[in-house]
Amino acid sequence: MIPLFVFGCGRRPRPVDDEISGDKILAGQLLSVADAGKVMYGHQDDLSYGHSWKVTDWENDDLERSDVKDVSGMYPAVLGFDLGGIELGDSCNLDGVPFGLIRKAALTHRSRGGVVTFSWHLRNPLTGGDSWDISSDQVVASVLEGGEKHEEFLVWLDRLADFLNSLGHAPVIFRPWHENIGSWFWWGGKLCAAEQYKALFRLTRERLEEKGVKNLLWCYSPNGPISKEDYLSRYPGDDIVDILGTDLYEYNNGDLEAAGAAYMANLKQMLTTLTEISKEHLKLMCLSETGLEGIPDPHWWTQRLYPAIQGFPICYLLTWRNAHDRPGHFYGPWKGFENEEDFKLFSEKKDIVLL
Ligand code: BMA
Repeated sequence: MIPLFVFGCGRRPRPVDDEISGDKILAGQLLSVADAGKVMYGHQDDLSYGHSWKVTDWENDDLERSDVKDVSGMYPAVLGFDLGGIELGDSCNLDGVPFGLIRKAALTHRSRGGVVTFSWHLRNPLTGGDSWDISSDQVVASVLEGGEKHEEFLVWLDRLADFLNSLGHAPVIFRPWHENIGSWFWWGGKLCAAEQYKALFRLTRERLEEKGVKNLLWCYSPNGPISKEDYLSRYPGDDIVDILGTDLYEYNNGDLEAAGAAYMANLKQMLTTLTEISKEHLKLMCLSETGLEGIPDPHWWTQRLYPAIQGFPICYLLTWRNAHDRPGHFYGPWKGFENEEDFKLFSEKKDIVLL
């Protein structure tokens, strides 16, 4: 094959995306961040809406608004979106974000040098319910080969593949079948056998690749905290997974002091476990979701999150969305909220990366 090169004025030729595939470029970017002892900060849905605003005319919007930027002057380094609804051919995801906007935001963010990650709260193919419909423990079995919903599920995967292919060369981190040790999603721990879960993950990757989807890094992200044994009990395999993640939140049950202390202890324990597994399996690692809903702790960023992640080689962490239509459902900073200054201090730490 004749290598393709881009020639700059007086510079050495550099390879274009066709030669080094996008997923490798993205892996290199993540690795260099972790190697430098830094952590990229990420926020779900950041360019599409914030605590009290949303993009309405996305085709004519330059997507320059961001709650994170309003507070810190910088965009988050990682931008998350959810693809729930793509499987049905819907025009908007389960939170009302148009897929056209998601595509535009992902490409815009990538062109700004950022990293994009997608989760997938898809519908329940057997019952017609949502991801949280756990009324049947036969759903995973039904979509695997030989199951009554297998063919329909392949169509769902193909719709997902079409969307991912529409991103062209832009690489993204894909994080399906998350929080799978708990039992709140239809693919959860008590809802299918470990081998069925692994087969589901494998089927997803293989089908997408058959459909030409190449530029993904695949993230496995069980809910934490859990033991190493539990983490690995449903691990789909080194050939299927590229990044080891975990979703771990702080839960405020009235005693903020105790909740904060428990969060820090849980996070440190989980990241210690993840570091061990990532060394053994030679994988990148991340804190795929975290946060404290409504952030009632005024020093959460600098005195809870920041000290708890110190010294762990996570390439990124992502806090969940700032819902524009549910005032208390936010996990990121926003202008006007009392812990603005605390987030600003967090964003200015030398090992925290924003754009
Ligand atoms: C959940 C909540 C839901 C949302 C879902 C997918 O954690 O934020 O409101 O629909 O994520 O984004």
